Order: sequence, then C-alpha cells, then structure tokens
Amino acid sequence: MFTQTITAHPVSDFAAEARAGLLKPGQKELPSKYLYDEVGSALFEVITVLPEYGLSRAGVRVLQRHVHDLVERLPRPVVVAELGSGSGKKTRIILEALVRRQPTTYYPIDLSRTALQQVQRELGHIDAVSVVGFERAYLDGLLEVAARRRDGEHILVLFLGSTIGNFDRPAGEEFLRAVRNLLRPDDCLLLSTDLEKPIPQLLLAYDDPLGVTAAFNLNLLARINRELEGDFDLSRFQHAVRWDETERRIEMHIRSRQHQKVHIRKAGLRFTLRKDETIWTESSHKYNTEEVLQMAARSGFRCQAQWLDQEWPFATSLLAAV
Ligand code: AVI
Repeated sequence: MFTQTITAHPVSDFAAEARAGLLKPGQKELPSKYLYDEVGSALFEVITVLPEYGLSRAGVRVLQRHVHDLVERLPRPVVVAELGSGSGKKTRIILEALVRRQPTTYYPIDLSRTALQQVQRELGHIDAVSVVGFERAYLDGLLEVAARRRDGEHILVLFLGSTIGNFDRPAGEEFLRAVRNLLRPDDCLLLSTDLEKPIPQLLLAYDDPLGVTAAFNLNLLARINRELEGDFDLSRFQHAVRWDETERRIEMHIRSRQHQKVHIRKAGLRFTLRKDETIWTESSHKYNTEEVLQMAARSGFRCQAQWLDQEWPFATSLLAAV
C-alpha cells in the first residue's frame, strides 16, 4: 500500500465568487462547488443512501454488473484518475477488478482535502493499489496525471455519479472536450449520467421528506456564516426545488421567507433579499442515452459500451479518445 497527497495552496476565492453571485442582477446565485465543505460532504453521503435518491445506488449496480466487461475493454497498462473522489464505493469495484490484471495507480483529484483523506482511508488498503491524491481542480489534476504517465501507459478517467449534470449542458460538453485534450488516443473516460425520469420522482429525490437535501442546501449559507462572517439567519430561508422543462434539469434554490438584509463581512457585501426571492445553488441536468453519445462524439470520444440501470434510469458509458 502506498498513499500520498499532493497539496495545493489556492488563494480562497470563495468570498469573491459569493460576492459576484449575490450581486448578479436578476437571479442571485452561489456556485454549487461550495456545497461541499466538511458538513456538506457528510450530508451528501447521507443523501446517497436516501430511499428517494436512487442515483448513487444505480451507479453502483451498473458497475457491479458490468465491471468485468469494462476491465476487458480497457487498454493496458492503465492508470486510473478520478475527477472528484466520492465515497470510494464505486471506485473500489473498479480497482478490485483491475488489480486482478495489473498493479494499479489511482489518482483521485478533488479540491476537498477531507474528501481525499476519506478516499485514501477507504481505498489505500487494497493490495497492489497505490493512491496518489491531487488536491486540485479537475483539469489541473488531470494535467499532472498526464505529465506523470510512463511510456506506453494509458489513462482511464472516471467521472462518475453524474457530476457532469451539475454543469450547464454547453459547459459540460466543453469540459469533456478539455478532458479529451489532455488525453491520448485510446485513453478512456468512464462517464456516468443520470437519465430523465418522471418529474415527481425527481422532485422527491432533491426534496426528501427527511430534509437531508434541505440541510445540504442551507449549509451553504451556514458555511458563509462560518467562513466569511456572514449573518444569514437560517430560519428565514427554505430549500426550494424546481424542474426546468426547457433545460431538462432540477434546480436547487434557497428561498427567502421574508424581506431581509444580509451582511457578509469578509466579502465586503451588504445586500437585500425580497420575500420569496431565491438564490440558485445547483442545477442537475438529466439526459437521454442518445444525447450522451452525441455529446461524447462532439467532444472527441467514441463510445465503446454503454451500460444502463433499469430500476433507476442511469447510464455509464465507456468512451475512448479518438
Ligand atoms: C453530485 N451531484 C451529481 C448531485 C446531483 O444529484 O446533482 C448533487 C446533489 N444535490 C442534491 N442532491 C444531490
């Protein structure tokens, strides 16, 4: 076993991004990446086991059923880079199958040090797997993985959990293209996408009766209070979820229950919210299988296989760089 973390010291731009989003004319916004501090990541882990949120279990089922087919289709030798480190459950399925074929280096790439530490605890004990975490933005980390590749070695990039759904569609495609540009022909991308399903089912998945997703969302305001000396009174806000039919996405918002003023000292920001005004915190786009193939082709990949979950419509696609 070998584990290592390559750390970065990025200048915190949380204050600047929060300020820009909250000063936006029209719809106020906060970037969804800030949902994942230590509290947010722990709440997200709970979301993944909620009965109403079938997405994570679908991703696990697809891998459990098809991992041998997946491993057979990979070029060799291959190192594994993961964009976002997740809980390690899905990655474990892949790494355990892969090490039967070859010792494997696994590079989780995540801005969250806590997430990297967790994945190292979870996966660092698999025999013949070396874990080298990169505390970086996805593309910066992947660039470093590519720079470390030895002659003849291929890269398998994992982008699981339908994280691509949190990008707007054009930005998601742009991101896939940027990933492709860091790869060589025959390197692979394993891409998971949540598929369209009945709207009431989706609304419940993002507004669960236990209120875990609400807590996950409102934690963003609590985080601003903790880290940026904000004075959000959480009792004056509520979680709100809507389906946008045109964009085919779930939107998560935080609705102001009343007219109120907020001060965020470290962002140098004072602003007002009207009653029922919302702050948009996340989008979660839903796809169809054909659209995933087209998006992949336009970004420089050919689809080698696409595996589906029937219980909770969900696709995991193995894409090879052309
Ligand atoms: C991480 N991401 C794919 C989740 C999603 O479904 O969009 C985040 C999430 N937000 C609320 N529940 C889950």
